[in-house]
Amino acid sequence: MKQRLLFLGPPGAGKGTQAQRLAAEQGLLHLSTGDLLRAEVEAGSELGREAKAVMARGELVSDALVLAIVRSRLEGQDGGWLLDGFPRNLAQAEALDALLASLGQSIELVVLMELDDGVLLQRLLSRGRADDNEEVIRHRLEVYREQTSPLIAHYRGLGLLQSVEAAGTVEVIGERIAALLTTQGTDS
Ligand code: B4P
Repeated sequence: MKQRLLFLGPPGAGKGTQAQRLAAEQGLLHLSTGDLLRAEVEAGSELGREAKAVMARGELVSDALVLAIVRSRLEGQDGGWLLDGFPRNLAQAEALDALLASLGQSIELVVLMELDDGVLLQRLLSRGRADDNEEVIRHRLEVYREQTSPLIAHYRGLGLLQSVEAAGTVEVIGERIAALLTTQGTDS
């Protein structure tokens, strides 16, 4: 059973929803950089103050800041983990590779959640978080296309990527993802 996982996909694809379920079922550490940043904003920490305006615009928080958060959580973690929403660009992916090498760990599977823009927009508009208005969502989708989607080729090249159709009920999508944890092979 694969235990070191990374969830990739556009905003609103359901990464957080599925990551939370799977991590609870499998006893994995769930590390959502979005949730961790929102917690810092809520706490009013210096880091949170720095992140708040960037998140409200739908842009990416600085790599150094996000990396410091992830490093502090992964150090000393012997069991399985699920990274949700990180890495978000190639620089973060390279920093993650270096961090994992220093910890003697490696990614076993990257799950790419795929969904049409129209459905993404509807899901996020009905969620209504502070950064879920139409203009900001469209900008987040652009940021995803420009900065995050190059990770698809990166992880496919490493033979780690599997894609999942992210339309359907939470349960059905969860079953599609669970099936990948025990299968060999990747997308070509
Ligand atoms: P995130 O918190 O990662 O959020 P997201 O991509 O918008 O959503 P996700 O795909 O997890 O969807 P969810 O399950 O919530 O990022 C927010 C911001 O944080 C970024 O814009 C950025 O500023 C910052 N950030 C985060 N990580 C960063 C990093 N590494 N570097 C720099 N900046 C970073 O689902 C969405 C909605 O759909 C929910 O309402 C859910 O209930 C619903 N839903 C889920 N599955 C469904 C289904 N099957 N059917 C119907 N509805 C469904």
